[in-house]
Amino acid sequence: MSSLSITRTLPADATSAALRADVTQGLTRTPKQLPPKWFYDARGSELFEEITRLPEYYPTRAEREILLARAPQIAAATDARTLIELGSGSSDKTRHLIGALTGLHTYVPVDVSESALTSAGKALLTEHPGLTVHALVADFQEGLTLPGTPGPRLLAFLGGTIGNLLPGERAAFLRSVHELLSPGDALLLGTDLVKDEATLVAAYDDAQGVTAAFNKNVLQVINRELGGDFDPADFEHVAVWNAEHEWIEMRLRARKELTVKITGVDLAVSFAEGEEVRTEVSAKFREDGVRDELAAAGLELREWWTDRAGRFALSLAVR
Ligand code: AVJ
Repeated sequence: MSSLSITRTLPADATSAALRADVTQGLTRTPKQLPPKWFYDARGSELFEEITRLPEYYPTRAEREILLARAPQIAAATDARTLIELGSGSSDKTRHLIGALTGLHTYVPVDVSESALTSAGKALLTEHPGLTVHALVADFQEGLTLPGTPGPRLLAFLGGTIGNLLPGERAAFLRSVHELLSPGDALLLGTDLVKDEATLVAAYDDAQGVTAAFNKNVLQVINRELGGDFDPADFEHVAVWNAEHEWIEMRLRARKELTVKITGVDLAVSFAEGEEVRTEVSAKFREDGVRDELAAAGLELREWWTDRAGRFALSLAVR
């Protein structure tokens, strides 16, 4: 009755080609930067799961609170027969939603990690034996082709991950969501909200140093995948609030002048003492901004739900 299939839309070498390009471009420009997607190898995904349990990192708990409270309303408003989830990871929070969507026929988790998709898909099928799971190994920024599944469709992008896209990438992403949806389909979007600087910085610079280890993990990924000789101890974890753009920036700051060799891309990269690599932007939002960005992509904000403490929001928008 139930079924699990996995479609890989990334060529087997796409990941390494993209990593090579990102490292070459990002470390030869000024200021240096690396995209946050390279944090998530097996170790990085484990560290991220650990972050979600830290006392300082409220977004995961806040979003789960909203999902639990609003799942019946989401189900009633969307009537979804297909749930598509971008960046599904462990599909952990989605469980609540899947349980509430009584008419659900197909779940389409989309992630770059095939191992996460396989284990999450198997776990879900034990809990929901009638469900069809059609997993996609894909990078949602590279243009998605979805399987022909029954409508109405609900596309979920949770966790505040949209905040990791730069404004231009965000606009392009929302337009591509509009393209994927048909009239009557819906988008469920998780966004972290602007709040006091101390709370935000603590969420990205925790006392136990888990976020520091997560940030430095990108150096280990480069060492392993591209033959780099980064010593993570040469770098300091930095989290700063950028008030102009209303985003948190994570950076890695060289503790001394040094040169790193990355033989796989034939590169020697010099750092001045104190020089920084920006490794992540995590934008924080306000209701008006989210409404405007959705509208610019042809999507209409229908519901705006926050947790009781007002730290995080779930938006329900329709095409
Ligand atoms: C859940 C991927 C959006 O930006 O808050 C956590 C990643 N970075 N701590 C976020 C993250 C540092 C996270 N996302």
